Amino acid sequence: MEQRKRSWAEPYKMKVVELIHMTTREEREAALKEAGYNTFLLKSKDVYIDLLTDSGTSAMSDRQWAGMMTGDEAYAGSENFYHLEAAVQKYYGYKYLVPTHQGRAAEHIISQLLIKQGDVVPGNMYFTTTRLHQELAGGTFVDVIIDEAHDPDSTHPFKGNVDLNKLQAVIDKYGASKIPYVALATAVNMAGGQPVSMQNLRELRELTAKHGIKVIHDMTRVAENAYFIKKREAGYADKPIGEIVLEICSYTDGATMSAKKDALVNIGGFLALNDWALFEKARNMVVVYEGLHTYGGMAGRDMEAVAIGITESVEENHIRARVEQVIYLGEKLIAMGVPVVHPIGGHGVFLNAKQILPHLTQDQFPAQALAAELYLDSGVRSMERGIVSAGRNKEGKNNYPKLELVRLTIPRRVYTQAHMDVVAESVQEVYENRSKITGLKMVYEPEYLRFFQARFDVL
Ligand code: P61
Repeated sequence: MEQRKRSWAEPYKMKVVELIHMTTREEREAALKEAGYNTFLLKSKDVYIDLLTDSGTSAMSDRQWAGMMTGDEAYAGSENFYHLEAAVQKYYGYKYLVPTHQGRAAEHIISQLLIKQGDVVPGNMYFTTTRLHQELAGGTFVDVIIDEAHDPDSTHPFKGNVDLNKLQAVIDKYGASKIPYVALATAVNMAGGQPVSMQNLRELRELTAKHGIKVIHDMTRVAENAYFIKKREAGYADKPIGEIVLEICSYTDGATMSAKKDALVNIGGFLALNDWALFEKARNMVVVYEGLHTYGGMAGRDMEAVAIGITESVEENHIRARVEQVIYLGEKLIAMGVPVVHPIGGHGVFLNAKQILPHLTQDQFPAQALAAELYLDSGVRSMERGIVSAGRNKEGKNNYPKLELVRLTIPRRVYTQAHMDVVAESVQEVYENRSKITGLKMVYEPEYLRFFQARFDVL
């Protein structure tokens, strides 16, 4: 007999709500123009449903808010630091903790400590801040993700996997001494929130160990990755998410974390390490750039919220509802015929702007134009993840990524299924009128991470 479907539901109820308001199309036209057609430059008050990012935008639980009241704001040795340290050791298995104000600060420290001028850093697809810190430290990022990750239509279940042949080729070409570490992200953001399999992690560990190369884990969305392993990889269906997370971390030597995602807080991050000598250097460096090594740029209360958020992030009902809500939106869009990245990832649905707007060249910024149009239609804010985000290479030429996407990123525990329906209907409307969408030109380009502050105008 076929098993009856049992639906997921949010494993919480609402206690406090934040009112949001809708704008008129005229108001949005004015706001978008003022923002230089860049959704990063919109004022949040002009946004109806904010799917710009899942970073720092999650709703904290009453337990986290209660924890905030126990903030020990001592300059040194805050009690909350020790709670956070214990949570990192227990849930992730890393030995030593260096707190930072957010993820990129941890990336800065590890990059400066490990990368020398002329080094190469293989990684499973670039992330904007991660690659920039590698470059600022004198390194060059080399993409070693499997080819399927660059194909939006491939339904490979683990598109975040490292291609071990590509990695071997990098080792053969440059030699292990030029490779300070492999930058391994779980739930690969730029690929569409695509997971890495445990099998791949095991093989990666084996290969890197053979050559004495470290693996530094970008664990920003590790729980989401673990959920996909549980759902898709043989042998994991009955394992608790917490155990899967621990096993993932066990194949790596250290991690950078933006706690603003998985860990359900509005601000925070850390670097976690297993090697004492490296930890000592990092702990010494954090006092230069972030703050004392027992707060690293966070208030005591923030560290408490992260410690509690980590425990909540591996709860089965939480992670199921979180990822399935994203999949709900994705499947709705697929049913409407909208081209998206397959399979639907863990933190957002990625619209395939290249396919939606074939009449625009990549130099006309199709994803940027599509994100602008979606905002105009309904006040839904999304993010460009294409040529603007990819930036320029060392010779100053534009990178042309294969993926030209608009990310609809779902904050955790914030929006309901009804919000997802409204978003899907707006995307459908924009999709149906896609032939009328025109391209953009960039009229202001900042030096670093241009997508944040660049300005555009209609062609
Ligand atoms: C995001 F448009 N992500 O996805 P920090 N690693 C990974 C991240 O996703 C990440 C960081 C490191 C953001 C915020 C953001 O191009 C952008 O705590 C996998 O933000 O410093 C952040 O962590 C950095 C948005 C960052 C962007 C860079 O929305």
